[in-house]
Amino acid sequence: MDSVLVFGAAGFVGPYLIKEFLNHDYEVFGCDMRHNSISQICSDYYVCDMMDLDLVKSMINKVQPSCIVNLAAISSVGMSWKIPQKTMEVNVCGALNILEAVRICELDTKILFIGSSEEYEPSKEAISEKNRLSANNPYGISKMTLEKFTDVYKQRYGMKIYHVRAFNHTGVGQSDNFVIPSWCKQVAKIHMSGQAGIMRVGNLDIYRDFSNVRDVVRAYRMILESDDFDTIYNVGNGEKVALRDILSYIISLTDQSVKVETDPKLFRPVENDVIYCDNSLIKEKLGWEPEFNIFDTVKDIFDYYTRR
Ligand code: A2R
Repeated sequence: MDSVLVFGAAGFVGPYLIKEFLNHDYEVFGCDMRHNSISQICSDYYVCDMMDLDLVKSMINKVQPSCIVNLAAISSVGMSWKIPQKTMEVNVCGALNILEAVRICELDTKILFIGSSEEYEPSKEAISEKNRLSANNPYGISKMTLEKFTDVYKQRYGMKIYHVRAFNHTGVGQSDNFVIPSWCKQVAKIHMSGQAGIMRVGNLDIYRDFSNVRDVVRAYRMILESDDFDTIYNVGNGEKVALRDILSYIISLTDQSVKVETDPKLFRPVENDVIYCDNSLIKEKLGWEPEFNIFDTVKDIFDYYTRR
């Protein structure tokens, strides 16, 4: 039986990824800095700071997984502006600890790292894998640097490393530091209060390509099973949606009146106004197709907050 060790298992994507692998008959091990109820369905779960190379080494050596997926990261552009040093530390040096541990232990483990659409130079058109990489925020720079390291480790040590460039994804469980859960939570609160309410929002003239996290973790599994370490895939729905339209949709889910106020403090220092994915490569080579519609996903998140 193939086994997978998931770093960052207690984050947003972790539980979805773990279920995806369990549903495909993998033995799954999890690890994170903190506990999570997902540990109950893992064969074993380790509380471990990935910045500690000795710990990472001994855990990887003990599990000897056939695959590793690294989800552990400082995972938002907004946060990366607040803590740029830590973003580089975790996203690059933490990932290097995994690479070094696998190398030093002389394992044949396949390793998947998660890059980002934020690695690309901004473009108004759909972004394909051939577009130039030229990040303009600390998060994107950390993922570009990580990708460069994966290249070098493949060349120098012949390691089995995959890097994927994921576009925005969301779903129930994502932190409300991210735009869709934040808006769903605010409107759900107004809805449950039974009274009119006010929302403060940032720039609405932004277009993004949002996928359902379930489609994304399926892509990650398919990439890991492809045995093609040389292809870097984009993962994204392939459709741009205006944040303004997402907000209107969320507001349409309540009968209460919602007043929207724009707050310049919520604007990011540098914001790429359009980011969306040309996903033809992964569709063509791996037969991956997105199955979920973003508006249904938004409704799931809204329903989650009204149930709480
Ligand atoms: O920062 P925390 O306490 O939320 O823990 C996060 C964990 N993490 C770490 N685990 C071990 N050692 C560390 N030094 C360390 N630093 C952070 O990684 C959290 O539980 C997890 C990341 O989860 P999220 O922030 O929810 O990210 P998400 O959305 O699951 O994204 C997964 C991957 C990342 O590479 C993103 O950059 C990419 O997908 O979009």
